[in-house]
Amino acid sequence: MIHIPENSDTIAAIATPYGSGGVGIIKISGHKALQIARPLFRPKHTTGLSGTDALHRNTVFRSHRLYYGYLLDPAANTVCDEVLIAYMQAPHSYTRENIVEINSHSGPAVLNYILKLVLNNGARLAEPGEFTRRAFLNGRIDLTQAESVIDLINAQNEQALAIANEHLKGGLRRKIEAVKKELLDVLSLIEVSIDFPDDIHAEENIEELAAAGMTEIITVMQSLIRLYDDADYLREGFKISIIGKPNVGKSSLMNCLTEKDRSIVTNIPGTTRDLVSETVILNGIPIVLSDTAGIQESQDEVEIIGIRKSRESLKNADLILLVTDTSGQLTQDDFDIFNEVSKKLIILVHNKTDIIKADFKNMLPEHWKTVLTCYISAKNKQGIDDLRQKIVQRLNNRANTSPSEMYVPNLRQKLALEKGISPMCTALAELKTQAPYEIIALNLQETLSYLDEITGLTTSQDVLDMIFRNFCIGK
Ligand SMILES: Nc1nc2c(ncn2[C@@H]2O[C@H](COP(=O)(O)OP(=O)(O)OP(=O)(O)O)[C@@H](O)[C@H]2O)c(=O)[nH]1
Ligand SMILES: [Mg+2]
Repeated sequence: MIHIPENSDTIAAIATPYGSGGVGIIKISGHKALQIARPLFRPKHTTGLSGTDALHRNTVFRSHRLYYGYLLDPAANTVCDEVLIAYMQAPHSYTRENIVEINSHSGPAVLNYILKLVLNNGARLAEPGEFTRRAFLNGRIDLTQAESVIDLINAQNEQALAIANEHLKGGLRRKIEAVKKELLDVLSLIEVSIDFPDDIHAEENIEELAAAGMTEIITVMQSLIRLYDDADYLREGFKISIIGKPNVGKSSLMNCLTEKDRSIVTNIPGTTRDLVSETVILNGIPIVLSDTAGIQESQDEVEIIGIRKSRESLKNADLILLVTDTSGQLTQDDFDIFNEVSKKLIILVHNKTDIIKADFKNMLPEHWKTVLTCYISAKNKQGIDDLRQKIVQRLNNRANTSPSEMYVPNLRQKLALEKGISPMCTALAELKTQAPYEIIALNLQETLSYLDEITGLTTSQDVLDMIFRNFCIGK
């Protein structure tokens, strides 16, 4: 567990990813940051290499400027690298402490060498997330913003990125603070009634006002929880299942959409036995595509297991691509599969249009014609872009997170909201049964403490440890 005392030590770490690259950064944070970095740096327009050289020992670093020069190993009297150094004076920095960033060339050897020199000069190696943790402990950001840093780093798609950015700007914090303000208003109403019952005028209906406030708070908290559930696709991706009879071209379609040779394609019906899944991003929307075993009556033990998996995949799917083969007749198996999924979101994908049977369209039952439909040839990769657009169109309603709905909480925050709603509902019920105001106030305070847990005002050390453990070193 990290505990930062008043006069905390100075920490350092490599802030850029491990490996070779153009630029690598070593970050130093703490009151000794400049003291540690200064003897290792010689500005371009000075002579002499030694760390005690009077010229560079006295280099004046102005905050938020870049200095160009050389990084020295004073003991070996050698130059390690050509660098740019930035100094950010407290409190105008990421951690609100003095920060020095050394921009060097990037490679494991050079970065580790510079880090070693920095540590030798008195810095301590930072723990995972310690820079962000200091930013939080020093009050520059709240916990929702700190958590958004890791969400930003982990964001796999544009929408997750947009939400993380909104949180980083304090969007969720402001939302929670607004709920908290409303709660404090209700609480003060109740507490005034406890402390000064005689001052309450008869025409002021405390219970009505408090009930209205509580109902409003519960509604907002519930809507935040719902956003978490709705944004499930951002964490796991939309689940799309490709289903149909054997041999209609499901695996061929899977390979078209993933642009990979992901599924085995043969002309033998029953080729795909296991669920084959792959993540793709369509218009910034993350999607987990599953190719399934063709569904038909079967006596084959392995095929039966495969078909069972296909059906399980159907149950969890957000969207179904029902594939048919336009080169032959639609059969009872096609109709049965359609009926099985007709209540779900589906797109009918009529495949093999390169060899389409002349009267195929006449065979379509009337009720199939009202369903979103796409004609493709997976073999010739025709109609695939049109299908992609239709998929996006189908998913867009759920995926379209407008700016007012960017306050998607993470799991920890959602659980705190759920725990916070419970005493609030109790308080509302108690208000109606005319329970003593003291008891109602206690329940409101419990809700308040869960709201404070979200922003980090009352979050336990264990929870903080758990949050920052997920960070990388150097962030
Ligand atoms: N002419 C033509 N043949 C296709 C097309 N799509 C797939 N095929 C052929 O149809 C056969 C079956 O294709 P698959 O993609 O394996 O079909 P599947 O639905 O995954 O089959 P199972 O896994 O056995 O259920 C293969 O011989 C493919 O080359 C198409 O658009 N046109
Ligand atoms: Mg297949």
